[in-house]
Parts: sequence; structure tokens; C-alpha cells
Amino acid sequence: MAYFDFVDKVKYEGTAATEPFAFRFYDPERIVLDRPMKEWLPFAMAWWHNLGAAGTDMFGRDTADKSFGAVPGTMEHAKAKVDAGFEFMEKLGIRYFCFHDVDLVPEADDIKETNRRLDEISDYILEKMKGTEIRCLWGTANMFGNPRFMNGAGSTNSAEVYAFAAAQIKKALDLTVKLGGRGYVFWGGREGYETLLNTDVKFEQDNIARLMHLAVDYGRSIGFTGDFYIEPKPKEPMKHQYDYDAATSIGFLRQYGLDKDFKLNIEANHATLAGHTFEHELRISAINGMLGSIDANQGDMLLGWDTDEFPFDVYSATNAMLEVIQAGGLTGGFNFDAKNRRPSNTHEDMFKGFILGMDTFALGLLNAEKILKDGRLAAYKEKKYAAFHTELGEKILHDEMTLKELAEVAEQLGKPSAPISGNQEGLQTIVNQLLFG
Ligand code: XLS
Ligand code: CA
Ligand code: CA
Repeated sequence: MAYFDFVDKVKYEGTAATEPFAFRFYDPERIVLDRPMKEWLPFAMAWWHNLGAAGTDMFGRDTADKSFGAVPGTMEHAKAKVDAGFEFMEKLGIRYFCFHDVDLVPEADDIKETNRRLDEISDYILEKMKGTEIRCLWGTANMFGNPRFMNGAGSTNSAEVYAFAAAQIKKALDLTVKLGGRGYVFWGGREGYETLLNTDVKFEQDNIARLMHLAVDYGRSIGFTGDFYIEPKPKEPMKHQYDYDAATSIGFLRQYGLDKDFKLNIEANHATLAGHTFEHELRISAINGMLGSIDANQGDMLLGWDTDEFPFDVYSATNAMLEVIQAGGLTGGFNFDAKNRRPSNTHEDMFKGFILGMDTFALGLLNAEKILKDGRLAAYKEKKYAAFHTELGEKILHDEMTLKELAEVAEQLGKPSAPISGNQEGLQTIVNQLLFG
């Protein structure tokens, strides 16, 4: 049975295409720099938004129909979501999916029954994967939705709840390995706090790290060779989230000796909530050898929360792709952790959201290629730091100068040479010329 009869396989039709179900920029086999577009851009579908989210917000109920012909809350519905999801991914040429345990099946009261359902659905997914190129990008455990996680999962004050968090991670890792996942994500939904009046931060962080170590040990013992990821986010749902941003998360991973097994999953919307650009978070991850995967979406600068919109901002995608290319690509992928706006409530809109996102990143990739090939930005940067390639600069770089010797140089000079211009507007003009010229 087909769920999306209104569309066949979505193909690249070029920039003049007027038909809605076509790619204008995403041309999977086109070679960009040294590899096909589809290898630069391993796109993934987020099970929760695409197959689950139906528009409920704090003020109103569902606007979209995600029943896929079955009764929500049943295993028939869980299977219908698999069928619809695979049809969706195949039609768009998306080769990966990401999931939380509870996105796959309705959660039962008893964890044993939930796990039985997860076994059943993962057998079903495995069967479905046969004969397709579709694989799991990453799995994760939802340790924030169930009321038991009110006070956190790894950071909970209850040893029993800690055991339930461990049980969910264990099962989600089993599923990730079973489905051939490239990675496993920790997004610390309730790992944070509202007030220090009732919170022991050190105790909570120690316990989160302990749980992560247990996860690494277990994952490696069952043959998981991929990366574990932390997905930073500064706030929402908690006022203070422990994994505030990339730099904070990297510090945490190093402090607790987790940095060899973990990388970061950078979400664009979380970057801007933290007061950073998307590309800043990518750069900080990359220079620390920890750029793993991307949650591709965008926020709304006028709203202070996580809106998870399909990416549309071509400048941002261009800047992001510059970082990704210069980091040599991703070992993870681009997961569209994005949902349609509430009034975009049809199944057609589901496709339009992904087409928009995929085209935006393809355009970002093509733009980044232009900028890199042009070379003027790189040449400017070289000029900016050229002073470090003088005799004095080289000595500093080779740690051959003491503080006292540097002070003597300064005294001899009296004052430094005039600074060179940052040339920001000039560089921005070049970017516009390359993008629109
Ligand atoms: C929420 C996060 C979440 C993670 C997976 O803001 O983006 O969806 O990606 O738990
Ligand atoms: Ca995310
Ligand atoms: Ca988000």
C-alpha cells in the first residue's frame, strides 16, 4: 500500500523546475570537489518529527494526520509508520533515519513489554531495509518524556530511575547495533536544573559521566564501533542544560575521559539558542577533532525557543558547508531534526519540507565549493596572519621567545606597525558576488 500516491521518486530537475516535487539543487551523483553530492550530504529522516509530530503545541491539538491508516498507540500503527517512513525515504532518496526508542513503538507501563515491542518492530524494520540502501544513522533513548525523568536521567536523584535510564540506553544501543547505526546520541533533555537551591551540580555531572562510561563499555562489548555523540543544547526544557554548547560539552568529555569515544552532534537551532552561529559550533567541534554529525534545521531569530524549522537560510547552509568541507566531511550525517509549521498540515507538506532542506544544503555545498575554488577568502586570511611568518613571528610560533624577550622587542619597537584592515565588508561583497553573480 502506498501512503504518498501523489508523488513518484523525487528527481533533480534543475533550477528552472516549476513542479513542487523536484530538486532544484540536490543532484545526488554530481561531483562536488572530490566526491558526489550524496556523499557530502548523507541525509537522514528523524522518525519523531516526520512520522510522529502532528502539530500539537501548547495551545492546540494535532492539525496533521499521521495515523497512516492505523489507530495511533497500536503496533499496527507502529508498523504503518515504518511502511510510510520507508516509502517516504525511498521516494526522496534519503539513505538514513534516526530514532528514539519510543518513536518506534507505543511505550507500555512495564519496560519488559516495551522491550518486546521494540524487538518486534526492529525485526520489521530490518526486513524492510533489505533490498534498499536505507540504514540507521543513529539511535537514542528518550530519557526526558516519561514523568519518571522529571529530575533527570543520568542526573536523577533516584537510583531506581537511574537504572531505568540505563535499561533504556542498553536497549537503544542493542537496536542501534541491530539496525547498523553509525552513531548513538545523548541529548540531555532533562540533564540540567532549574535552581541551585535544590541541586548538587557536581554529583549530577559525575553520575551523567558514569552512565556514559557504562554505555561505552556496553556498546563496545556488543560490537558497536561507531561514535557516541553529545548533542549540545543550552536550554529548554531545563533552564540550565549541562551540555550548553560545543565548548562546554568538549570540556565535559575531556574532564571525564570520554573524548576518545564521543564526538558532537551539532544542531543548528541549538547553536543559535546558545548565542552562537551554526558555523561557530561546527568550527569549535572540528578544531577539537569532535565534529561527528549534524541535526539540520534552523530556528527563528525572533523566537526564544527551539522551533526546529526546515533549513531555508542559504547563507547559514553555505557557512556550515564551508566548515564541513574543510573538516573533510562527516562520519555521521545530516539529520533533518525538523518539522513542518503547524498550518503546513498535509502529507504533501512533509515532502516539501524535506525538498526545501535538501536543496538548501545542496545549494550551501555548491556555494561553499565556489568560495573555496575562488580562493580570495583564503588568500585574505593568509595575509591577515602573515606577520607570524616573519623572523619574530616564527620564533613565537616555535616557542623560542620568553615573555621577557617579547617585552624587550616591544620596547625596541616603541609601537607596533599599523594594523591591517579586517576587510569584513570586502569579504562579504566577495561572498555575495560568488553567490549571486
Ligand atoms: C531536542 C533534540 C532531540 C535530539 C534527540 O531538542 O533536538 O530531538 O535530537 O533526542
Ligand atoms: Ca536534535
Ligand atoms: Ca531542536
